[in-house]
Amino acid sequence: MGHALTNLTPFKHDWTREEIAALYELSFNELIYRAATVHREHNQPEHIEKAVLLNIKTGACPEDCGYCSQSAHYDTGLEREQLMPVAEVLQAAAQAKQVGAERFCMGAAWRTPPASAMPALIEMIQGVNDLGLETCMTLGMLKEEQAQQLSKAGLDYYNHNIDTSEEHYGQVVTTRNFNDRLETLNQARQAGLKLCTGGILGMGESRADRVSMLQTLAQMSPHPESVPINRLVPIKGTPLENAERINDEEWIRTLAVARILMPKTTLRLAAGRHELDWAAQALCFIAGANSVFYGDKLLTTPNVTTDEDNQKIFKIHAAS
Ligand code: SAM
Ligand code: DTB
Ligand code: SF4
Repeated sequence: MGHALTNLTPFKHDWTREEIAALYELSFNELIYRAATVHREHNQPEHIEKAVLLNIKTGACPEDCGYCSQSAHYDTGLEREQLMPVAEVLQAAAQAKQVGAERFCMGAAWRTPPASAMPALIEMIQGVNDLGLETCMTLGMLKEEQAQQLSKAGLDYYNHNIDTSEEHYGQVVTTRNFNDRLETLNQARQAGLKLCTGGILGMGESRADRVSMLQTLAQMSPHPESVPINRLVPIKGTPLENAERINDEEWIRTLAVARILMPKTTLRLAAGRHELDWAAQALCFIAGANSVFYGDKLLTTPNVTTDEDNQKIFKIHAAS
């Protein structure tokens, strides 16, 4: 699949924190209305992208991300697995294609991909592209050469979340810093990859941190092509296991503000969706979310089931 340049540049990139905070403080009605208006001006409101996730390498990660089931620093009871064979990945991708996925996102619990894995990763990208799916990978930090290799193989998107604000980052991860994240995003973009980058809500951050995180995303020029907004899926054994959950309203507000700041970005109502009822999800879509993770499993935790999504969100009735 090629790298058609997406034109996200004519939008505003110099939102101040005050302006962003003021959007958050609008009445709920007004905020949703404004976000929905921007959404309808720039996107097809009926379309919700289906992105299917597959964890291609599980656990034993040297990073200490306080939210993650796959960090070797915490005892989360997760069984470690080596890099999946290419054939198995392609089989999963073919299944995803069959159920209507548009994008296939492959995740690996690495700080950075080892050189020995590159040939297999390249085969995966080519195989998934050949199925007619968009390809996304999330493999940790990339050096210039690695980003170039992935791009050359035909990778469409690189996912690398900034996760939270620069100010709060050190409370969540200590084995790398916020700037390391921006550096990898920069390498990915330089190599011609589209960016998928967003964050996780409910990691003990304040509203000001959420404002700051959105400002960082909106400052990127062009805007990231994809922005996933996750709500923390609490993992037993991690430092954030008991973090206070943000309420549904704050998640919906965050999506709405993100839509106003980044009018054409594919905005994903990401992990944690299984805890939202139908009406709350509908509000997210009205406010401009236009993508979900589709499939029974996220990386290591359960998602909304495909059956439930087909009945409630996509209104597809299984053939009898
Ligand atoms: N190791 C790579 C990295 O960190 O970029 C790729 C895999 S990592 C699991 C991908 C992303 O999943 C993280 O950046 C984080 O935003 C998200 N994530 C991980 N655990 C999560 C959780 N418990 N709840 C919500 N999102 C989570
Ligand atoms: C993203 O923003 N969320 C996804 C994907 N990008 C890689 C991961 C969610 C993980 C949820 C917890 C788990 O299943 O381990
Ligand atoms: Fe490793 Fe990624 Fe999990 Fe952090 S989020 S521990 S880098 S797999």
